Amino acid sequence: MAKSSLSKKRKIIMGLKDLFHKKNQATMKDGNQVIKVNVANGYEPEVVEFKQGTPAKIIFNRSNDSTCLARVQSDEMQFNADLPLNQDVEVAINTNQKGEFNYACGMNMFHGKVVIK
Ligand SMILES: [Cu+2]
Repeated sequence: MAKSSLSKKRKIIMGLKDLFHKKNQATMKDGNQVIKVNVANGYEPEVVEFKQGTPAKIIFNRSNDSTCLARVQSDEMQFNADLPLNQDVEVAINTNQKGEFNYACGMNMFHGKVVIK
């Protein structure tokens, strides 16, 4: 009895972890690893993960009308994009090298990270 309730709890915890994990991981679409990042009060999820060597894209969608978030940029990944309100904007991510790469809003107030593994 006690044993089965413990394993039930464990299963629930594992399920939650999977759910949380999936959020940061890419799905495959037309040969690209793709992750959608919602731009509302910062970047959600804040950290995204891609596998090295497979083409990758982040799809940003801004739902907050703050102009602060209307631009997303990264020196490390060499992108700079306008994010019109409520529109999907695809940004290609170079996955040649493993590592952690940062990006930020136009005023460098909000930050997100790309992890290449
Ligand atoms: Cu900003």
